[in-house]
Amino acid sequence: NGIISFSMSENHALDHLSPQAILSGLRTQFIARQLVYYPIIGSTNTVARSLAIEGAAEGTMVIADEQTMGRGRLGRQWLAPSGTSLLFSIIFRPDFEAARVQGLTMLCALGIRQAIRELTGLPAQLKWPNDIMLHGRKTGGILTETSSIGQRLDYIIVGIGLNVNLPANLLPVEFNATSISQELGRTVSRITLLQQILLHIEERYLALRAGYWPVAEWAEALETLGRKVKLRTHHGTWQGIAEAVDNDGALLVRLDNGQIRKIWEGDIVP
Ligand code: BT5
Repeated sequence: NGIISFSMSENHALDHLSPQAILSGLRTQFIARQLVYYPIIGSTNTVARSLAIEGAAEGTMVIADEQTMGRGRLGRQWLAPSGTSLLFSIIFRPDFEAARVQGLTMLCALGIRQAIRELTGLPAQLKWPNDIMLHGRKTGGILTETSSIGQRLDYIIVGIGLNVNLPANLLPVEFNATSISQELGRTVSRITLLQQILLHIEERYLALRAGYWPVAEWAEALETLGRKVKLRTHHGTWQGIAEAVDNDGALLVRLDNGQIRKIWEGDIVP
């Protein structure tokens, strides 16, 4: 975890985001085949939502080098200095019930984890419900937003923020954040990483359409299970052992009084 010398210049040519650079060498069938790039934008999720409403095709991707209003869940902020991160949103139109939406978040998280592992060898893990972790620190997050018609989903926007070439000290210390370059000791090509992430997300999404459900693989990749956790939710704060996840991704926590509590949404806090 030493201090890395931060020189973007060596890598800059490789790392310059543009639609041409992203498409050249991209091996997906439909994810990011339609794509919009912004040097700077409010939030890629907001743009993706407008495009989805206008009828954009499944797989359409919005990507930016910088966001002025990057969002996490519950109105929280996502911070990312310009050019250091991957900040993108993908439109999905899966034919399943709104209750199953966490499956999309799961398979995207698994695709990100696999790509990081393959390209860097770093032991990326996941933290319930939507964090990408390196050595116990947050390296990425996923913001999934949906629109449904009745019980069926109309579209899902999966927004991904990933700290790639970023000295961790540029982020507030209370985030307990890190980045790929921070853990690896060198920068990596955001384009190569992105292409690999998109490919692995697409593979799993195609599998999902053919009947695969990612929960077993996701549970394996969660650093959360088996641990003592403190959970903050809308309904209060709970403490216990994170025992398992159910089929739709809810966390099953054994409280100190022995009772099992099912938690759909919330945060694991220190
Ligand atoms: C998330 O929310 O982790 C989802 C973040 C999704 C961001 C992407 S970027 C592209 C797309 N467009 C958007 O506008 N959003 C998506 P949550 O679990 O609520 O975590 C938010 C919390 O993470 C913040 O309150 C901070 O504590 C912390 N945080 C903010 N920026 C961070 C960073 N760069 N690295 C690590 N932690 C960060």
